Amino acid sequence: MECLRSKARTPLNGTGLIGKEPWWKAAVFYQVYPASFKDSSAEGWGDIPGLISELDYLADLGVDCVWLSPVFESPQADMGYDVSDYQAIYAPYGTVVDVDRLTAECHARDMKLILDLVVNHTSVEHAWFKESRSSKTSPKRDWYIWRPARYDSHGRRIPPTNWRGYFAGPTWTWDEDTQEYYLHLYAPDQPDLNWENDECREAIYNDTMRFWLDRGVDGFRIDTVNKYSKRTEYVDAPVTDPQSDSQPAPEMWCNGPRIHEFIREMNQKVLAPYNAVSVGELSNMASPHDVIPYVSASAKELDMVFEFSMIRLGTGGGFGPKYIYRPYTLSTFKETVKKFQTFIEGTDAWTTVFCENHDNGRAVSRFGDTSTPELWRASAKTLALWQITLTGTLFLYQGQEIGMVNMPSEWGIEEYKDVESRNFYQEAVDSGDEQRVRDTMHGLRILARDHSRIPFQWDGGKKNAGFSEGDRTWMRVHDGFGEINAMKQRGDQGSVLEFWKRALRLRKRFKDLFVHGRFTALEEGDEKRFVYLKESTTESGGNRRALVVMNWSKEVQKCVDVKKSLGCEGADEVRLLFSTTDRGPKMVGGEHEAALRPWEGRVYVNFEAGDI
Ligand code: TEU
Repeated sequence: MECLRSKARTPLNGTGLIGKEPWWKAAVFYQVYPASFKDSSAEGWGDIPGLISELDYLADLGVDCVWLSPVFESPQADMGYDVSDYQAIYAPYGTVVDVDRLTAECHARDMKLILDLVVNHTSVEHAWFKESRSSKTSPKRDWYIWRPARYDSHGRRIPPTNWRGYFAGPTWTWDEDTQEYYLHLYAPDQPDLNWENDECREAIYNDTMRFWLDRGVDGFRIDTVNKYSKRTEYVDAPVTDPQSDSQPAPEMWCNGPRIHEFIREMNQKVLAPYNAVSVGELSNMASPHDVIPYVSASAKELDMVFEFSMIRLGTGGGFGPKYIYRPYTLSTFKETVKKFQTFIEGTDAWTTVFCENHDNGRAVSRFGDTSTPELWRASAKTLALWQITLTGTLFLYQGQEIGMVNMPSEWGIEEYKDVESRNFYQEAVDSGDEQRVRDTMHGLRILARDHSRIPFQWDGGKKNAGFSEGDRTWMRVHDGFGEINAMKQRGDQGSVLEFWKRALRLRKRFKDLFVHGRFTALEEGDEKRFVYLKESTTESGGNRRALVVMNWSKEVQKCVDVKKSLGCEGADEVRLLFSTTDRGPKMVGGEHEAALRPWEGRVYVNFEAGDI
């Protein structure tokens, strides 16, 4: 093992830095949802050999690190986020040897690989849980969270607390054999591990983390990272949803009393010794300032986190009304972006940039405009321009680079396979309220996790969009794959894909501005235009500034006063660095065309950039 480790890992110094900054700050991460990326076996389910066959595509796009969503042994109650064996691979994905090959093939292309670490809970099928549930005196009983029943005034058995889980229903399930409830923040198939138990934590570090780091993977995306420490009083949450028996209770199990101790320990014992990169999923944060302790370099906890304020816009909150769509304004959207761009200023913390993942609808369908092919293309590019000009580490989700869109709105609930979608829909049906059913379906059409999980659209001329040669695919292929697919866009300089490639190169070339620069929001109250300034703060960056101007609407908008916004004396000092339109806006006597076309985005700079 020792030898594998030293061969596979890049030698870094103690803090994980290459030169002045760690490699992962300017890196482009790309999330692969393996069931839907590429199927090599005609089973209709993506697999690791399929992913390996497309690594050149990812390298060509400009990806530096692949994040692979869970491929471990699992009954798939929650698409592998319910792991029954951390050291085995779910057979339809391949084998441990395939993962080794994937690691080697990534490294051969100068890319890194991170795995998804799901250790807030296991599957009910995991040997640890089976042992834990076998008897009250099992040595592993305390590895999960067991509590006795309560009884109401009629002597009826009720759960230990009134908490509502993520996937609707209570967070507790009764175990007949041992006559106690176990806790699960997600599905009953996903019992929560008890991080308070020292042996349990050691087993997590060893059996789930070191096992894969020893095989050469470069780190982890860490699922639900702020939910390991619960408040151990196990008391009821205040009743905020009187219609329901179970209540939202994130304050009871999120950011609990020992959370920083646990993450620091994980860092000290595993992440740091291996120089492993970490990006944790951080939900339910009240303020960006609460994020800092998790990602401050000196705190030695996590390198990065995903904070969800922006990606949650439009949902009706995390719990009961999540899929009751709540419209919001562009200024609210911009305010959220600003918060999570600027909160790291003056600190040693770091931030991330993303607008898609496997738990959300497609960005172009949610934030852009898919009403015509022209607006789809323009808005997909402007969303790309927005992402590549933001400060922090950039994460792309599979298919985002070709502007994949939500499932067609005509598709019915039967095409939604996700446990969360199905449970919320069923809950609405069970309420007997038809309006709620219609509203939930409307919300699901925009926000459901299913949209990002349909098969990748590789090729418009091939069966199943080139995803699989099988007769069936595990989720239905989008009807519009003939229009939106990678093959059609490859080499077409006007396409979304080729735009992303150029944009990613540009981001890296001017990383002082885009990856590291200071963000200042402009025109904040404007409901049509999204405008901000990025300034280089490095010495070598001098006085370099970039002005990002985007038309976030389908109508023509006036451009801002570029010269003034960039702080330039003369118009001749202003350069158009980049634009979403094929040839860029016209130059008229040194002045730029004032009108911004629908969903047009431009980046102006105050320096001579040379050829780009
Ligand atoms: O998600 C954690 C989570 O709580 C949410 O952010 C998630 O978006 C979900 O929709 C809850 O409403 C992680 C995984 O990303 C997700 O796919 C899993 O279902 C979940 O953990 C449980 O492991």
